Amino acid sequence: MKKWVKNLAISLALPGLLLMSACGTSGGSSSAGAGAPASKEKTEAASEGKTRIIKAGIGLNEDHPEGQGMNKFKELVEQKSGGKMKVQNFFSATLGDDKKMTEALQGGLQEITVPSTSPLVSTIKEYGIYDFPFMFNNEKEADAVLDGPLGQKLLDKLPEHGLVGLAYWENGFRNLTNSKHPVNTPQDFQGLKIRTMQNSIHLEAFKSLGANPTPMAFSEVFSALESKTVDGQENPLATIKSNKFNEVQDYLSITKHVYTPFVFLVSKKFWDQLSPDEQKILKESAIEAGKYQRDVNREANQKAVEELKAAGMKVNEVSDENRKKMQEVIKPVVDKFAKEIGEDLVKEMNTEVEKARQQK
Ligand code: TK8
Repeated sequence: MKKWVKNLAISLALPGLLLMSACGTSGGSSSAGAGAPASKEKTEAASEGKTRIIKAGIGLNEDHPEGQGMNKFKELVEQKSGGKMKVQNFFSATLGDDKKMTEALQGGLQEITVPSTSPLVSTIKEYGIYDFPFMFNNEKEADAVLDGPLGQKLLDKLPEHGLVGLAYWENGFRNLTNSKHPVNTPQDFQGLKIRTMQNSIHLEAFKSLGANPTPMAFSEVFSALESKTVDGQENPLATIKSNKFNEVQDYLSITKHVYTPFVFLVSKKFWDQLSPDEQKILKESAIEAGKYQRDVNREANQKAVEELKAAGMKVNEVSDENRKKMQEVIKPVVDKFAKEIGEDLVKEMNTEVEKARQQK
């Protein structure tokens, strides 16, 4: 409760501080330096004498690879800035879910969040190309596309929506858990009540498989599973493990039906107040911490299967043949959204994936 009150206090105090200083600095205690201009205007001195407080929030907990990545980011920023930029990390959706935090960035009330790209689709439809099921076969292909020209093209769409994208991190390949039965074939989805992310492509893809999907913020998933409001959910293994979904789900089916990236977002209102040096520190740190986060995530995903089995989950591996069948059922949904998103962009995506595939 105490922490919650503190978070709220920061949320309320920060905009005020931003307005007063008009330069995004706070923690004026270190500005005791004599001769600092008393004016309210933007001054270069702002980035010299004072400490920047950067509030960063994510939906997952501190032990999750994303949480570990955020701690790495904090360490890098504080080290590179000689302590002049301070990152305050908030985990487990204490500042809100992916959608809410992204809106807080747009409003200048929070500086950083690293959400799944999927909830962004209602704002920027092009991000939907990442939600096409069975697009990537492995992480190497995902890295090549996300870190290449297409990934950059999508980051470039963020500023007009009040956001700056610095890098892609990894949420990862998603797998289905449920409380009813193992899922192997497209028919096995029939009638299952499945929580999906707030994303129309996911919603329609699960509908086409005969499931009964319900979009919901991630922070509500555990209790929805526990109360049996839904039968199942889908997420990467590291997330299933770190959120203890095994306590409320018996079956884990390795479907790897879609890859979800995380995107490292900064509030544009905040970004525009930073000096080029400060921007560079944030960008380099987001990329460097992202490399670390991907490594930790891949290791965690690999270990999680055995850990979840040991915790009592019944795990089944879905064959490539059955994954193909699922892909065929979903195809009309993909075709429909390809038209909405823009055939050219989708073509570009397919070409990039093909290129990455050849490079093996
Ligand atoms: C965490 C979410 C989560 C995502 C979801 O904030 O909603 O299922 O996979 O990891 O981004």
